[in-house]
Amino acid sequence: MRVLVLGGDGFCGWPTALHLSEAGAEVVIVDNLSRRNIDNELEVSSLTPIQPMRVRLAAWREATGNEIDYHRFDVAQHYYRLLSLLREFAPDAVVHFAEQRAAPYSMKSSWHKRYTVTNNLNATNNVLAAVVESGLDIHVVHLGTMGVYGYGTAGMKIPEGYLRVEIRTDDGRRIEQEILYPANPGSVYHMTKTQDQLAFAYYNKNDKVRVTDLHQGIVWGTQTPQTQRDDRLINRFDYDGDYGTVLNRFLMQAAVGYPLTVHGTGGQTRAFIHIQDTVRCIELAIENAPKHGERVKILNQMTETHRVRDLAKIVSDITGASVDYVDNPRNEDAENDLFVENRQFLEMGLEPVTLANGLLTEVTEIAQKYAERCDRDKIPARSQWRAASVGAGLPADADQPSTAG
Ligand code: NAD
Ligand code: USQ
Repeated sequence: MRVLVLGGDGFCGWPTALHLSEAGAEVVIVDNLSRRNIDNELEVSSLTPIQPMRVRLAAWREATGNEIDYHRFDVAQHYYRLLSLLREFAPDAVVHFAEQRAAPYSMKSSWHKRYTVTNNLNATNNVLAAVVESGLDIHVVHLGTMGVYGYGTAGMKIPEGYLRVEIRTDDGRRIEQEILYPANPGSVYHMTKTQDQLAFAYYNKNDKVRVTDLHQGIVWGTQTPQTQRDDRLINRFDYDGDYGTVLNRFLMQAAVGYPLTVHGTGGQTRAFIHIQDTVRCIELAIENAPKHGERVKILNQMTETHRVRDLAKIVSDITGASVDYVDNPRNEDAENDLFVENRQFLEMGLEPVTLANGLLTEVTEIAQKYAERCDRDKIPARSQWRAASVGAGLPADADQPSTAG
């Protein structure tokens, strides 16, 4: 099995590449290091000391004897490099992580909105167009988001991608159809993921590209068994107000003695998955590829839901941290319920890691170990959803939104 991992230097992509390599796949990584450049722009760095790509790959070779090849280029811009690589490597699957993934970052200014849209939509379209032009039978596995659905339901479980609807025609007949679940993005970043869905539906219909779209919840945790094998393999841990996600942030805040930053009432309910389940789900998705001619396979990649204020209480109970209810910088419902269908992965054999499995303590230990690397000034979330923040915090090459790389 040959797998091309686009975005393989990132938080989900790096442990996935190692997991697949250890499972016996021949893995090649593409990454333009835009995420590391964004850290430079934001003047922050991963709480964990992540190593340069060549050091990471050498450590993996020493630990396992396995080679992972790496190409540095921009998937959204360098179409012909992508196409040649597909032709040379002829992967069975391409796992596509290579997008700007932070909702707050995508809302910082008009530049950040344009960069996120340009990067994400071109990356996805390039992957699909290159798969078609290569003439190869490549399964595209994409990391999407639970946020494509919005976070509310009409009391039912959010289905896995498709909604059965009944339409009454003018002559009184009833027609049943399955349609893509109505898109309801909550940020420019989430909007790009809803548009990715249309690209998959189109290339699947027109060119019969086999696609699996994984609607993933918020990923928490840091390490997997593979990234733990050597300090040089350590995974990224984002904690800042733009890239840090809620549970990892709370655990880090507790570790450095910073009150937990609950936005608003903390009544927001979201879906979660541990990083060790992320890598396992991707392996399962590759093993269970859609058949030829099958429509886009959509799976909800999450294992549990939690309300933000409940998470704060759990972390506070474990660590003794205080909780600070701060003004919510985002434009989102203050309170919502969330029920999600995730039967497909469970039927494939996923055994979820949950908050109850003790890994909260493991993340706390990592956060404590690297606490001195934390810049407390970077903790508050300052990206305002509603502000006309045009020009705020512009990168130096602000005219061209085409790359952060
Ligand atoms: P990340 O930013 O850590 O990793 C993304 C990687 O892709 C980075 O290394 C970046 O340099 C690279 N990249 C971005 N644009 C690129 C381009 N044009 N060309 C080449 N490389 C490019 O993000 P992550 O947390 O690993 O997320 C990976 C994917 O999973 C994203 O698409 C995200 O939307 C999705 N996802 C993440 C989470 C989460 O909680 N982290 C949850 C749900 C879905
Ligand atoms: N929140 C707080 N305090 C904080 C940080 C966040 O209360 O310090 C709240 C936010 O206001 C929001 C919720 O926690 O209501 C989740 O925020 P988040 O930053 O943890 O996650 P989100 O912005 O939704 O994005 C993350 C990933 C994104 C992925 C998404 C999955 O960055 O790539 O697509 O989770 S989902 O949330 O299911 O759409």
